[in-house]
Amino acid sequence: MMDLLIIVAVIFGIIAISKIVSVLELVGNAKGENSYNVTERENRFQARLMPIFLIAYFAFIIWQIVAWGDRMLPVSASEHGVVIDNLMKTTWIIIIPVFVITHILLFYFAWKYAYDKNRKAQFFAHSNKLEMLWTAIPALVLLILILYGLSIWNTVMEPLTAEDDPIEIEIYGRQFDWTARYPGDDGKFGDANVRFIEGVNFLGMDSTDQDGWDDKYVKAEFHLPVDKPVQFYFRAQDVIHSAFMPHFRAQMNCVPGMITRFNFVPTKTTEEMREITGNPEFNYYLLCNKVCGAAHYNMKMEIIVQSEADYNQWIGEQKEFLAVEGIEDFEEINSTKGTDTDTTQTEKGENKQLSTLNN
Ligand SMILES: [Cu+2]
Repeated sequence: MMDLLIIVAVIFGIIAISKIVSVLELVGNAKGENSYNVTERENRFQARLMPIFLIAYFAFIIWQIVAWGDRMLPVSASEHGVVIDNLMKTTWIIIIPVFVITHILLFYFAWKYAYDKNRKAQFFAHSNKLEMLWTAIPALVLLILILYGLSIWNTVMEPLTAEDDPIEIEIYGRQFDWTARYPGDDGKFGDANVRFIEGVNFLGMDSTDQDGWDDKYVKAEFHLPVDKPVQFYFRAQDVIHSAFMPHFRAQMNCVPGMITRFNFVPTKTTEEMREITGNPEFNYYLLCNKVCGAAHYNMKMEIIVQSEADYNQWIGEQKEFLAVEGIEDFEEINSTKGTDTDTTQTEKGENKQLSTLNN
């Protein structure tokens, strides 16, 4: 209803303005003026507006930087993030002076060369030298930036090898939450497929694949050890999601039916970042950066970066897939395997709910 009223008000506003304009035209005609002729006074007025607009425009930009500058991301918390930040800085250093100079020139010329009936324009058709200059310089600068960017892309996207001894994590996106899965003590993820999704097994884990029996999955938050390479694998259940970890300068699409990858080395623990930002509430987040549906904004998971010892303790406390699923057929396997099903659950949310199915 309110929307309809606003639309009606806007339509009436437009009609009112057009009526006022036609009344002014009629008044002008009655006085014997041609309203389409631009007078010298009007010209001078427009010319003077140019430097005023320029100053206001720059003032607005500076105000935005001062007012909202603190909303920028803090220093990068990953190794490759520093390199990406340098690329970003270099780009700004090149762009900002060009932006300032071209805008000053643009508005200065508009003011300086406003129409003057006593001045005659110089006819100047073409200059090869000038054309060459303003084509070659930007092309060269862009070429350098692109080559620089490509070389950084290659470093950032370089795959890890077994020698890097990475922590492996699978990030699973669905409408509208995230799940992180760790491969468990055997270091191998169990097979998963959309066809196995049933009931509590929303990850589609293949329960006949022994590699998956000790897999651990968590919701609401996941942990990472500091200074250790992390190999991420991304999957999605329903639509394309985008795993975005801004503090680590990392983002990767999660596409149904395929596994995408990314890796990085976290360099600052959550505690260190709290000191750096001066914010005791600071937390790293995994967010969804694709508008994937109505509750897209809910797709958020906390990332805790901690020392390797703390990480090992935390991961040790997480339940294995079999223990969490508590599927009846597996009770026997479960007991022969000697999994402690009474391990205390520390995570919040659905995991807790799942674990109660087991009790
Ligand atoms: Cu999403």
